[in-house]
Amino acid sequence: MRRIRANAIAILTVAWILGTFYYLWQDNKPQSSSLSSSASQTRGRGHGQKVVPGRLEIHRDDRTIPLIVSQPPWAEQPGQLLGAFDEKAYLAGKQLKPGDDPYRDHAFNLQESDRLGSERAIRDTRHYRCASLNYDTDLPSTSIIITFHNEARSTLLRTIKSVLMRSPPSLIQEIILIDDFSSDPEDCQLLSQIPKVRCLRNARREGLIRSRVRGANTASASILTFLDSHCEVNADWLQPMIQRVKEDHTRVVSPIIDVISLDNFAYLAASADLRGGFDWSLHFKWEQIPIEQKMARSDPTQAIRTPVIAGGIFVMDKSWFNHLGQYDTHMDIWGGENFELSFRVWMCGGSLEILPCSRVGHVFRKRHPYDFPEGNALTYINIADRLTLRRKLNCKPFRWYMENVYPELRVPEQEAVSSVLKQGGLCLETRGTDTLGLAECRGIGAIRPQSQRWELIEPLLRQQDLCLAISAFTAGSKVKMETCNTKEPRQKWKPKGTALQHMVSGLCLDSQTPTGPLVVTQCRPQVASQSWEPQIIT
Ligand code: LR7
Ligand code: MN
Repeated sequence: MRRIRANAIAILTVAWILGTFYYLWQDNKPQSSSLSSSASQTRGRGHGQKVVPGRLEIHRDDRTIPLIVSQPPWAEQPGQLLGAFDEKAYLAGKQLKPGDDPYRDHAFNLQESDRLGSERAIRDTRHYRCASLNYDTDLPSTSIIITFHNEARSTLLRTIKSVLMRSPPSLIQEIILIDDFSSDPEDCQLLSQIPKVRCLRNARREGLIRSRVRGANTASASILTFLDSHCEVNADWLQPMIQRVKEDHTRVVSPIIDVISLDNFAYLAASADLRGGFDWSLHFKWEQIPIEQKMARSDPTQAIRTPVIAGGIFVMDKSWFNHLGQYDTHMDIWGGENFELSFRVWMCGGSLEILPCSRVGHVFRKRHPYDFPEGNALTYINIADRLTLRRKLNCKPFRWYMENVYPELRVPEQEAVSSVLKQGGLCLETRGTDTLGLAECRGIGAIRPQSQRWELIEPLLRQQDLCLAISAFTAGSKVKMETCNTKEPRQKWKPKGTALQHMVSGLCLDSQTPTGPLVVTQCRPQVASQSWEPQIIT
């Protein structure tokens, strides 16, 4: 009896083990029966790794690769990546005290982060087709630049270790840490015992913008890679970005930024159909790729053009970064530099892309865990040097950017603001529809007469339904009022210095005889009879 029971238990155990193996095998086996012709090609990634035949077609319903990345294929023992660095001592050196709020210092759950330790396996979130792409075997190496202010040791170390573990070693020239005056200098210093890691400490708090510039200036590789200090890079994250920059040094590229939960540190795949955008309050937002572009995308591994980048994680050629004027180093602490750089890249001859085959996780937070020593409002200072740079580089105007790079950006309706148009103390006024002239300004504020109120809504100069129009396209022609029509070329005006220029004829509004009638004449700079000063009626 006892023997029968023992046998039954043994059989059940074997069945259970076999069942488990079968289940795991199912999960990994190719789900499509047709193997692509490229299935046996070698991946060109410099370390001669062979692709397992059939591996390429592995996918799940969400079309990502269920492969879990943990062991670096090039490191025989993971320990050797860190050299003399004692990671246990480093992490143990700073620990959450019992009873302390785990969110207090970093605005994420420090307890969870510490529990994960210095490395972990994460899901490969790329589209399965990414794994079959080839990259040049002679890609140039890069300097990784990570600035931080009071980052948690566990997140910082995981960032560095993920880079060392998931990048071909030949591509990592160095990892430059810029300690932006954190309270404990050892956070950074100790890490410089890791091979390739260098540590620079600011003598005072500079903010991320000047810190990155400092890092870039000491970088020895020809390509710069910027990372936030709480990231985990995913499989083959670097090759696609370096490849694109190698092919065209004016490209500035970024990965898809996956989400690391600030509560439980789960690694979550971000959507691959997003690009960077903004609204007029200059808040960065992820937005859907415009539908026409989406329809035109037959290949999910293709680069996505983006009007702006999130700012923290990108790869850029070092000489291109320098040529474009690096960053505006008058910008303090945090924020805005991603817009400033994005506009400059586009307007001055480069482009911005998101590469779907490159994935990097980032801990998104809800608040800043650090202070802004001088407040976080932007004080506007002298930008003369940046304007000179813009002229020197022959950059296109912002209007070009709006029309060509970000035509989807909705420009808010220009509000109708009423103004008087002054010339030498007199006001431009209408007398009926046919005659215009200068007259004494009458009334103030709300009681200005209708005949002296103008709405300047480019290209129209309006008074209710009537608009200022030229009667003919020749110098000396009278101007008059007629029913507004934005398509009518005779009604189109634009400011030119203090003058008002008719857009099509190029002539300027002129009050040759102060009592009227008004005409258009050849524009002459600084001529009193062509000078109009709008003054908003409040
Ligand atoms: O004074 C400071 N000194 C620093 O070195 C303040 C911050 N920092 C460091 C900080 O430790 C971190 O490594 O700068 C980095 C960015 O600061 P975070 O992580 O507090 O800010 P964030 O993740 O909200 O930042 C996003 O927007 C910033 C605007 O200035 C920067 O461009 C960040 O790099 C950017 N991060 C990303 O793009 C990652 C994806 C997030 C999104 C969207
Ligand atoms: Mn960040």
